[in-house]
Amino acid sequence: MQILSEKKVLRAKFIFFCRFAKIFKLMTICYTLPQFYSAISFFSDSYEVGFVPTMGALHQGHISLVNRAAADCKIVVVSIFVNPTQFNNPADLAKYPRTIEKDCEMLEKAGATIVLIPAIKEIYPQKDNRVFDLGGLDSNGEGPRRPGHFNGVAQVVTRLFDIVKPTFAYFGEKDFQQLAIIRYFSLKLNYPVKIVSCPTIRESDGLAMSSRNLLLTSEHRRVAPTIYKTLKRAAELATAQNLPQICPVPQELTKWVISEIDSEPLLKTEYAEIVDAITLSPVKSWEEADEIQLCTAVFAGAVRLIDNIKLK
Ligand code: PAJ
Repeated sequence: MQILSEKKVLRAKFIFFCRFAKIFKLMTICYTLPQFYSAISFFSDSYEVGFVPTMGALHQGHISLVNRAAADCKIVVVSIFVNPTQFNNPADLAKYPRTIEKDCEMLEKAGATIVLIPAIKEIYPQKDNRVFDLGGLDSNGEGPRRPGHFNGVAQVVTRLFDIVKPTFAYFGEKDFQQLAIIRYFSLKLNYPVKIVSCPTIRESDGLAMSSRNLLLTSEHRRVAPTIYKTLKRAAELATAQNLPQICPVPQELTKWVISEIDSEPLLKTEYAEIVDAITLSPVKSWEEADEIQLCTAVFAGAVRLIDNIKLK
């Protein structure tokens, strides 16, 4: 007779559930790494794994990534982990919205196979002191305004890649600088993962979907679409035939964007930068780079919103 410890009974039940989940195509939720390793072992032998890392409070922007992963791969792993090391402001971390139950319902509908919701000690059993080479891609934009943020993103994303071992990983263009940085260190560190970029999903009034939108007051929510309206107008100007006459240098367009957004009293632009889309360095002329992006961060009251648009 075999007497199983309580832990072993739980593990046996979990493995039984994973078998059941695989047969009936149910989504498996894992809270610990041993659970995750058991669950993935049922699926991943012969299939490609698509991975969508998130911090939860999911919206259609996240779901578009899951849909894309489900179209590409039989196994879709989604992580929900509010990563403390990427928050340079403790108040921001404390008020980050958490809606786990609703998130799981949305993920099941979207076709996720496994959801990993680890506790902090699962991801960081010890303090993570790693400092990453980000190739200078953090020198502008969000980098100087959120010191340590991108190093924290690199810590958590590499840790999650080591756990999930995905074939493809999906990231949104909404976080343009984050996407560029993740591409950079994944390549540099030889991760055998293909980084797939996905377009920004917007509300019907143009506001980029973001978990932080939940924190906007109704007044700030009403004026927030001004950000994308202005970016769109800037992109129209940047592609106009007479660009050299109306706006000979990118800095003039930046100034216009800032004044236009700030003309709305409830909005305050923190920065607007026109950058080389590959190096993320600000460009001084329209000819300086083949691909050019306009990136901005704007305060709507206490909520900081970021957005970007392709100019060239
Ligand atoms: P989070 O803000 O939850 O975003 C998870 C993913 O969803 C990111 O790749 C982000 O770019 C994408 N995303 C967010 N809003 C989007 C939108 N409106 N349209 C398309 N994609 C959108 O970004 C993070 O979490 C974290 O930094 C993370 C990468 C998970 C590391 O902790």
